[in-house]
Amino acid sequence: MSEENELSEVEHIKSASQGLRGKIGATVEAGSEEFGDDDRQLIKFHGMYQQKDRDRRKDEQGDFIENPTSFMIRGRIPGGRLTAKQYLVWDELGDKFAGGALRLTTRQSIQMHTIRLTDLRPIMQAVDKVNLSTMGACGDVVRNVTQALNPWGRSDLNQLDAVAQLLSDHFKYKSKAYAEVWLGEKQLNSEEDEDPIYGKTYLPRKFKIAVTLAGDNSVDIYTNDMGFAATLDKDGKIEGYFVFAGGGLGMTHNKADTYPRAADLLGWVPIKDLISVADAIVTSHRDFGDRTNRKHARLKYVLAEKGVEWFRSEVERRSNAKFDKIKPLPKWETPAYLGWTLREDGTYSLGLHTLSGRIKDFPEKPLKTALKDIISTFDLDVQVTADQDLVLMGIKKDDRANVESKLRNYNIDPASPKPLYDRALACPALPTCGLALTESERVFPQLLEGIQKVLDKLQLNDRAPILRMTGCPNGCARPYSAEVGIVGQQAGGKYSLFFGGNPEGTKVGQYVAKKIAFADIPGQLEKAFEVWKKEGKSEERFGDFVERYGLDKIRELLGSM
Ligand code: SRM
Ligand code: SF4
Repeated sequence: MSEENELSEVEHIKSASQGLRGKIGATVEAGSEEFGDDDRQLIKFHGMYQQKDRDRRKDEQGDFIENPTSFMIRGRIPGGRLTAKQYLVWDELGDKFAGGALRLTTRQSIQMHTIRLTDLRPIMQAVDKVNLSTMGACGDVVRNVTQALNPWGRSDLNQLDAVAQLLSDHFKYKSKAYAEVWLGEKQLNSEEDEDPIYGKTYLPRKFKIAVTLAGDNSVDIYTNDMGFAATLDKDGKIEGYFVFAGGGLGMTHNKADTYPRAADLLGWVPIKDLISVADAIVTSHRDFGDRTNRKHARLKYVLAEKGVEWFRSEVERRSNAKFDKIKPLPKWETPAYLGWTLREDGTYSLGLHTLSGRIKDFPEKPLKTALKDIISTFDLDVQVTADQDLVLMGIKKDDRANVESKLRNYNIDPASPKPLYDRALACPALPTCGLALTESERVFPQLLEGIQKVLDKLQLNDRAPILRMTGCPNGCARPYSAEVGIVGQQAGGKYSLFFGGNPEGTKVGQYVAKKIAFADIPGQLEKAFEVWKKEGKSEERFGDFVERYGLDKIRELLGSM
């Protein structure tokens, strides 16, 4: 085998791991502070990352000191749905072990940071007690399955609960390593849990699934490796699915062979084919994904390089299903969920905006305490959204005023400040993310303020673009499917700008400017917004305008490529 065809190191680590065990158990038993190199890869499959706080600190002599190792843990929470009891367990764990903070993620999950190794086991056990897990929340497996929001408690959308749960359970890996290490179950012979779907080396890379109703794109379906958009029969029951494959966002600056990609529609299949088609797509990734280069290992590259026609035939061959390629796909929308919504059962939902999904007690604004109080007092189910927000569900009519007055007493306005903020996302980046090139979440309020001023000046508030920011090109806050993507490019605070996504989330954008200093971003956007204001049609959204106007002309205007 030539050197460039050699398997990547992670492939060897998985293969030698004895069902994802490695030496994880021994390290936990020894009460160590960190895992060794190989196990650092394996713990991802258990739902955690080993991290360092990247803010540099000095000791009393003024010398830089090495920051201690800590862990980020991520939940497996299909569809982001949690009962009050389940939410309150995360809330309590956040206080006990994670510095009083939780973070809602862009895949409807919850993360906690700055955890010590010795605290991992009690966390896993507490999460397990309420029938949740962190198993497979990271690693080369099917991750948290996302699902359309249902603040209305609509029965058609409720059917997706079972679909997301089924897919999540079906693709949960079978190794008992997680139960043994974290939950204290009896040690098995690792040969006993050879995985029927994943085999010994799992997938070449992470795999993401979204589930929705056709026409409702609250999950950003085109950014997923695989997506199912259900259609309903005349009684409102699911009759089948439009199936999507090959979406994904990660890329590397200046490497043209890495790129964000919107998923392709393979066609429609009847409800009975759900699992066989899902298996066929996942196993096609397992068998054809590139295991030599992790930057080229996602399913999207298989579709891009072998072609959609080839991939569709391969899935049909493996599943024995036949795609209907003619059935028309309804137009996509992204329904609004913020604020009060009447539910089918007569109760209400409250969609609560949170900036970057960070839930903690901010100075003057004790958000975490407020949520704990309201969710426990009124015993509310919640749904985490793919836009890092929280929907509180099942509020009785008579309790509405009480919820509002509690929020007021905590100084919390449930609405976002302006339309720009409604769907704006930022990834965590520094100080926890080991891959961050620049700041993101921590500078996001300042950035939004600057851009808001531009929108106010140009009177474009009612058409504020969907704007997302990340601290590197991996795309965790989905900048490429936004109308404006701001992507960390270079240490020292240089960002690239991406335009071309649309409000319905059916496309991915492209570079329009590179190496822009943080302070210059609002000014650069102002140039583009001015042309939009002058030359855009009435009501035309920014994403649609730039497509019609032409990205080359925008590049020329910004002059930074
Ligand atoms: Fe992500 C890696 C955070 C959604 C693409 N992502 C990371 C890591 C674990 C950094 C690392 O590998 O060391 C980040 C942890 C930072 C921290 O300190 O918390 C991280 N990703 C996140 C979250 C928390 C961002 C957020 O603002 O909420 C999201 C957690 C979702 C979840 O609950 O599972 C998150 N990541 C995404 C998404 C969006 C999505 O899935 O809808 C993407 C783009 C879609 C995609 O996968 O293509 C995404 N994350 C990546 C990539 C690029 C993968 C690639 O194909 O190249 C990496 C880097 C990697 O895997 O090597 C990455
Ligand atoms: Fe980290 Fe980059 Fe993901 Fe942001 S986009 S969380 S910087 S990997």
